[in-house]
Amino acid sequence: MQKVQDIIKKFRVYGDFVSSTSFGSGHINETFLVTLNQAGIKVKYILRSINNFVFKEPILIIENTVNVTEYIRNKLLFENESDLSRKVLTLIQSTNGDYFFVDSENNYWCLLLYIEKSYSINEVQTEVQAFEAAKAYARFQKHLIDFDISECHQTIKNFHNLTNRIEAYNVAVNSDSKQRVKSVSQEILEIEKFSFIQENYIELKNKNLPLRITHNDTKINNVLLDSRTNKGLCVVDLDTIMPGVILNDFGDMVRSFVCSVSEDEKITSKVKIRLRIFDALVRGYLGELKESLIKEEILNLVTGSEIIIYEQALRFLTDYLMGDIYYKIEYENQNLDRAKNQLALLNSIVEYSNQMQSIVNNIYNSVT
Ligand code: GN1
Ligand code: MG
Repeated sequence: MQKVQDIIKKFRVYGDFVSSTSFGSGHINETFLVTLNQAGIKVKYILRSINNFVFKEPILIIENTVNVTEYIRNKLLFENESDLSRKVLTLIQSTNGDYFFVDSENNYWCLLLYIEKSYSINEVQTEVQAFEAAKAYARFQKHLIDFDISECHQTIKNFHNLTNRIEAYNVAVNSDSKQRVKSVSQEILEIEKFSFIQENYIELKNKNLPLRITHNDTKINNVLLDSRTNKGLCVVDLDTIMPGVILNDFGDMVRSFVCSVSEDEKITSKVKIRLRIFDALVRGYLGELKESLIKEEILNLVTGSEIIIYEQALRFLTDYLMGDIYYKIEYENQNLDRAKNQLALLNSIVEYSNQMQSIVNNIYNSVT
């Protein structure tokens, strides 16, 4: 990989390189926080290289990001909002006038403005945080509700196709290429126990819910909060924007908001749903988006959440069985621990699904 100092020169920014550090907690792409000295002021940027093992056509991601951010910026302008470069991501052009640079090893790089006076969190601690973050994701989707779907690329095929995810998992179990199957017998039983989720998925698929522009990685740490107001400020990590059903984004929010610990927590007894946080999430989300969705979407939000959490458990377990080729890990069994964590969360969600459904129904009937 070429040096960050050299890469940064390929973009239309002024000043001298001061420093760069690894940034964020993404599992796939490399992200750096780069500081430049511009006429005596230190200015920060976010530099990202796109993982081309995961994203086969990086250019499509860049096109999606440019189009979507421009669309949102115009909506914000129309709403007479100010401070736009803190409310939507801004990509910087390379010296060729593209919004990316390709290095000698065929890695694609993008440069973005760093958003000052903002922060992200890895776990939700308060109902206000859940409400504000959900509202920010809802607003993001509301701004894109009339975006032409045919203009949005499918950057990873079958990303949320549960049938495909199950197939990949079965291949990993049957081939057992790393001889890890014997150590996951308990988890295999758990995956079988939840096979009813696949039936729900097929049933939902047959309903042909509307395709919308979805973010596909609505984790709590992908929404920046404003340091002054603590309100949702900007949705980030736009690599996985694709056409999809809204349930996927709602499900990923539930996955990462409702539990007091992250997907990396090893002590699974700590992994359980907090209904009051779920309530705040639904209020924040539907308060902003209810009018833009159809009833069938809203009434299936809980089922959609179970599907996404099941999918994520399958993905982590599959990657563990395949020898950790997809998600970055910091220690040997991390993907197995993540799979156990997601299965614990799924157990808790399934246990409380009736209460969750009542919360959605009540809010659906009351939010104006
Ligand atoms: C990956 O790299 P990151 O953390 O933004 C993954 C998501 C998963 C997530 C689990 C392209 O996102 O789908 O939900 O890890 N992204 C891709 O934390 O596979
Ligand atoms: Mg992501």
